[in-house]
Amino acid sequence: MTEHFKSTCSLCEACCGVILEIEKDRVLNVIPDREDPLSGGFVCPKGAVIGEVDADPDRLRTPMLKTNGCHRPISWDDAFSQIEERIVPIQKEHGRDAVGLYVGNGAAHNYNLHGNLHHLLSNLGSQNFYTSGTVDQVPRQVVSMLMYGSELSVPLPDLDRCQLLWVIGANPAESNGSMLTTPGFVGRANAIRRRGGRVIVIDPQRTRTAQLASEHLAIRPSADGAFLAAVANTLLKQKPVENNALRLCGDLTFLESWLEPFTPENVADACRVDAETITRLATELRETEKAAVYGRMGTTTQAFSSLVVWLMDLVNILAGNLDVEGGAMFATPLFAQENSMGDRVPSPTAVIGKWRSRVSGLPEALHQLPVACLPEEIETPGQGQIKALVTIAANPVISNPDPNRLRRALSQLEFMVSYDTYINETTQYADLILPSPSRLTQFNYDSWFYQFAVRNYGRYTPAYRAPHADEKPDREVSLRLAMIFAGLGADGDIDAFEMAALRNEIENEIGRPASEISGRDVEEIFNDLSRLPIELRRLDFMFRIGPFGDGFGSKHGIRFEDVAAASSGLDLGPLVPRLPNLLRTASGQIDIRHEFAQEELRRLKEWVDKDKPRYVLVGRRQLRSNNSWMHNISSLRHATRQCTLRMNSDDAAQSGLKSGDFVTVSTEHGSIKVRIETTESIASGVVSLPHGWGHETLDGGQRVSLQDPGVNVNQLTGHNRRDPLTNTAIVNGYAVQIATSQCE
Ligand SMILES: Nc1nc2c(c(=O)[nH]1)N[C@H]1C(S)=C(S)[C@@H](COP(=O)(O)OP(=O)(O)OC[C@H]3O[C@@H](n4cnc5c(=O)[nH]c(N)nc54)[C@H](O)[C@@H]3O)O[C@H]1N2
Ligand SMILES: Nc1nc2c(c(=O)[nH]1)N[C@H]1C(S)=C(S)[C@@H](COP(=O)(O)OP(=O)(O)OC[C@H]3O[C@@H](n4cnc5c(=O)[nH]c(N)nc54)[C@H](O)[C@@H]3O)O[C@H]1N2
Ligand code: SF4
Ligand SMILES: [Mo]
Repeated sequence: MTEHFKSTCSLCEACCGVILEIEKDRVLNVIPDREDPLSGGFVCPKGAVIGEVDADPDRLRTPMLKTNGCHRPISWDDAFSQIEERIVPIQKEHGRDAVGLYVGNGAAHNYNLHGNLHHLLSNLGSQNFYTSGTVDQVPRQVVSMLMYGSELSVPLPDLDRCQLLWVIGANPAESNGSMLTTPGFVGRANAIRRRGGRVIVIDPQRTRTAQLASEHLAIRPSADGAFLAAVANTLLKQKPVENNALRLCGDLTFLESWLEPFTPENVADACRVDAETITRLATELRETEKAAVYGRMGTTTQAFSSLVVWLMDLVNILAGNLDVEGGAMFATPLFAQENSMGDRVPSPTAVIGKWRSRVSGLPEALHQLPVACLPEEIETPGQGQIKALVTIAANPVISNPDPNRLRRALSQLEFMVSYDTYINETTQYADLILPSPSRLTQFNYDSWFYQFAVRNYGRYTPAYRAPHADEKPDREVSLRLAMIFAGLGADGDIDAFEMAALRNEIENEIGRPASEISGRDVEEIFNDLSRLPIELRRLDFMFRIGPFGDGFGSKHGIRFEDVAAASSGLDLGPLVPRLPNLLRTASGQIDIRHEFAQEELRRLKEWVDKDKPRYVLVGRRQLRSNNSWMHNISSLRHATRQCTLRMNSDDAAQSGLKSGDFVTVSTEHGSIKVRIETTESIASGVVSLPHGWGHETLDGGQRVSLQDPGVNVNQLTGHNRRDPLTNTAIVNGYAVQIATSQCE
């Protein structure tokens, strides 16, 4: 019998509502859920193959132990015993920091992983915590922390109401949006134009997003800082638009001298955008009532990442667009967020450098060390050296700079556990791999991504079926790992463990004067939550202390049941202004003045005046790919998903090159041979490669991926190029040399 089951795709940040057609536990078909108030019936080609991902014969189904160099299935009980036997002695002998944890992108899409991460972290007690965020969005979040007092206060364009949208270094038509949960971006962007508005794309590539824009500026890579500084300077001279956000910034006269070197005329050549265009666009941004500047990977993994983010927010403020309808707004997620729980109290955690890495002394940011530290922390002997590593839903061997060094480092670990749905280029180094179960077996709630959604919205997806005997729910695996880290053994009572932690959280919340439930009785709250199965209680707690919650009866509002009952998603309306209540800075204001920005503006000035390299490399997302995975799904193979080096047609012709020829691309870090694809859609002097490829080192495990391995772009990148403030890797705007290559 065929059943129809409402679910959420969760393969990317768009979180599209889907209806799965299921027969005998197999997903036969994926139907877009037209009743979903956010996605409204949109799905992309990846969402269409949820069934193939679930049924992939290469997906791991049992724990795998490496013996004599080969991974072989073992039982869950044996797997947990192994972990305990290996990890605990390392902790005892070498200390807590000797066990490292790396969490990758896959975890953010799975509530049962990221919703339990706090247990893992607090019980591991190691400074060696890493995530892919430092090859990704960390500059965005650190700047939010500095300016607004919370890393989660990320402005996003109010897409459905804006009349002017700038997209800088992002390609949501292909990526489906990032730090911007917006299913069906193309439809939403076309609607801006239909209502008489404009979309401006600022990107060295004429991407799919640029193709639908009203205007495309093929900016030089890394020049966004100069461009935005000139825009900010122009806006400053035109007089900033008076509004709530501007008033919360206090005195901004210091900006005059900071921005003075960056006139449109002075930066035009370096940006490859003429001065009149810069002035015209700045003026348009100021004069359009509903306008927003948005940026993504091309802004946070480039030469001036944190500065560029700071400038984007500054431009939004000066043009009168921050926190206004149709402008750059902050979401109000259903799930409680530090910036939405009660009154404005400065966040004690809003600093970076709470600790420093052992070897290079790099500062922590957002409770994690930059990935640049990982190989050296494994390789360098001494107290605190990483001897054991746990990776979760990650593939740093592909996604981090300098993969060969990381490979060497991983092979010298005393013990490595990976938690992943596949044997990939990283997990193949693990002594033990633990699989996640089929997504059909567990509930999901994309609490991470709804923090950046274009509407205040949440969609709860229940489990479709119970796990089979050999499938362990992610909740159980996460809690067992946490208990092992805590020294409580692999077979302890996970329910009691989780409830003790929840009780602690309730106590803390009750103790916060600003909380909705300040001073209430712990038992009363705890008992109220007990009406639900254990695994749902924290979700309920977070909804109820959140901005729409019922505060456990203290006001009219939602509880878990209300979210669950809205089977196509609960829509609580468009974004609403949140200033000043969102602020968690010590000053209670928006803090614009930061030394890092002044220093970076000085460095930027030098960059503007410097000679520019002949070729620079940028990245590109591919619609039918998902970072380093989903390459094993054969129906996603496609002409547009080739791992080719895109090169400007004129540049290629000048070197006597044509599509299909091989070239060698080199940097100081390495060189790769790759086929080129010539195109008019990329600026002269810029070449692009997608990331996530380079499966030739896979030792089996993914049969389809191996047929079409591509090359790993990160063989060209190194850990020495980082954003100075956050130490986030720079993977865009690398100077490269290109030489013709004879053969494959
Ligand atoms: N289909 C698909 N979707 C995905 C992913 C995927 O792999 N495939 N990955 C997901 C993940 S983890 C993320 S983080 C998001 C990323 O989502 P996006 O950031 O929207 O996607 P990218 O293609 O990385 O876009 C970066 C753009 O920046 C441009 N760029 C590079 N350097 C510069 C520069 O210096 N200045 C300017 N102005 N532009 C520059 C590049 O040309 C590119 O077009 O996508 C997510 N969605
Ligand atoms: N040069 C260059 N490098 C980059 C980028 C770039 O643009 N250019 N982009 C960077 C960015 S933005 C990111 S986010 C990273 C991504 O890189 P990583 O964070 O290392 O992760 P992915 O490549 O997305 O691989 C995710 C893994 O999680 C597994 N997985 C998926 N779902 C689940 C699940 O439910 N449970 C478990 N246990 N495992 C699961 C998948 O099978 C896959 O092996 O790469 C970064 N690296
Ligand atoms: S856009 Fe993302 S969430 Fe939506 S169907 Fe595609 S992969 Fe799934
Ligand atoms: Mo990412």
